[in-house]
Amino acid sequence: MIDFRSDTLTQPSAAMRRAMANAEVGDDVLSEDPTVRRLEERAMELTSKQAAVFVPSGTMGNQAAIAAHTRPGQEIICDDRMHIVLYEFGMPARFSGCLVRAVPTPDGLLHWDAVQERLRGPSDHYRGTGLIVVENTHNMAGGRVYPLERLEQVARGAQAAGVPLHMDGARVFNAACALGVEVERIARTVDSMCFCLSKGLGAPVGSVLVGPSDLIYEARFARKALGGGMRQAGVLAAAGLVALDETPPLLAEDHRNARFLAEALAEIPGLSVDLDAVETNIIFVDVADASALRSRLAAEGVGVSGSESRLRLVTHRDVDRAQCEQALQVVRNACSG
Ligand code: TLP
Repeated sequence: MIDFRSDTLTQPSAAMRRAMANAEVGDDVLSEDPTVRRLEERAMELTSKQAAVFVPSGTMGNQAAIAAHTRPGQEIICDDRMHIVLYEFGMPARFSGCLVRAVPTPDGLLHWDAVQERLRGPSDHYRGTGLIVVENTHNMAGGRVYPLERLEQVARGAQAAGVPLHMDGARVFNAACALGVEVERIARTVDSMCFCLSKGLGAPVGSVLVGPSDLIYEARFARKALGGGMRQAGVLAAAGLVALDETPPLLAEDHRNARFLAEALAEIPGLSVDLDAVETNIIFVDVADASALRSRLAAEGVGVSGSESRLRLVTHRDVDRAQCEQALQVVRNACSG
């Protein structure tokens, strides 16, 4: 299978497996796992944040951050196609008691003016805005990257309004690669950020939430309440540490492969690709009968994900250029009859 369904599908590398086998471990619920601590320290260094907490998933990192930043009854402003809105099971409401006020955007990127219109309170009648959240890269907008000035504008506004800013940075290493900056440069703009080790970075499990010490202190309670208190989690953190060393330099190749695929797919009659949106490792393809094409491709050994009228292809370290070319031939054949 040449698998473009997601960058979550990467297999741990040989170095990750070795590190996992040899990891020094302890009980992380008691903060006694030395490898988890090393990973958290590395995350702090990479982002210049005061504290970090290792969590099993991006979803948990986001939800722990939301719980730690907010009080029940507060509102969260974000765009309407974010992972926390579409794919986290209403958890801002269920776990944190917050209402999401989602802003429609053409490209997944918030503009400060739109945020400002929705900011409010507190007053006698409502609790007001508790948090602003951005997603970078933006998955459902096709892996789009926040230009730094745009992000800084939101950050300045949020700071002036006294509202914290969280980033779902599941793919922030892809964003940094596309912008040609260090992750720290992006992290600097937000109060907290969750990034995933198990997407483009290729580790088998885990994400890290970073932010100020008092926030991470609270987030640790939320992690435990969500069932994310892990014991000898160093076996997972060990792979994450290798991922942080090994994979960031490889992301540019994933981006080149995505561009190569996108341009070739755009030439195939019946498929439509917004090439301007392809900035990192995600490609959306509009097609009349996406489910039929998806099944046909799967039968021919090419995995893609998607909905009724859209396919999503994600490049990652386990697909190389030759496999992209091979997959393209399969798509061409499938579309020609
Ligand atoms: N994204 C997955 C699916 O859930 C859609 C994927 O295949 O892309 N934030 C962003 C921006 C994400 O894309 C994802 C996962 C998450 C958070 C959640 O991460 P996990 O799966 O670790 O909970």
